Amino acid sequence: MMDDLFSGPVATPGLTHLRGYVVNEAALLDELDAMTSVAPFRQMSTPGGKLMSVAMSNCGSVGWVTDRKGYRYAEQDPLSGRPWPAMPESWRALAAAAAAAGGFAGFAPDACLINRYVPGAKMTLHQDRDEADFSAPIVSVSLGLPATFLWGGAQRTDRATRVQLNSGDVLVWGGATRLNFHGILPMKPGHHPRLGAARINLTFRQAR
Ligand code: MD3
Ligand code: FE
Repeated sequence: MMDDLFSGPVATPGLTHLRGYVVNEAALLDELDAMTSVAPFRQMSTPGGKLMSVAMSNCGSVGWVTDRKGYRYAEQDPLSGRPWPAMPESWRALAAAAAAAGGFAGFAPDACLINRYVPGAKMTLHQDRDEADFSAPIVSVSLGLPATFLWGGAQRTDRATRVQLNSGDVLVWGGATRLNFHGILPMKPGHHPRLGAARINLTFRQAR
């Protein structure tokens, strides 16, 4: 961000928040329905054996998975043994356009992790470090119920800023902040006209 010439604090340096960036949420959610009828949402297990509160699926040539063996990107959906659904061209284009708007031209995601949160679900502070090349950014698209995003620093104990994410918002981050700790506070109850009591987050990644 362009804070270098100013002495005051900046709320979220290294993070571009594109509010209401998604213009056709209905079309995107139609594609999501088709996709999750092939690769349904499921709660995965951490390497420590705890079930995550967030339900997940993926599209793209690889998808992020976790089980007792660890975190990794896999070419097949472990539920079906089949490849993950293809990433729709419109999704790839949305992610590339958002990345360019955030200063990362040429973003070519090969993976999209799809997270589903219901009230009470959360994501504790973590780093995304299972990707091969940390010079590529990550783009996230929020849909449905609002959430409070925690934007931390390079250390787990660094003070985290809270960012409210609403349906249609897109976040782009990369470069120096690519490995920052981040998370989602426990979701509050609510109702979204299309998704009901749920939030969907798409994270586009260049995994390999
Ligand atoms: C990562 N998802 O899937 S995405 C995840 O809303 C994940 O479902 C959250 O964290 C979600 O791994 C947050 C947005 C995000 C924003 C800024 C970041 C992830 C970030 C900064 C550094 C690293
Ligand atoms: Fe993450």
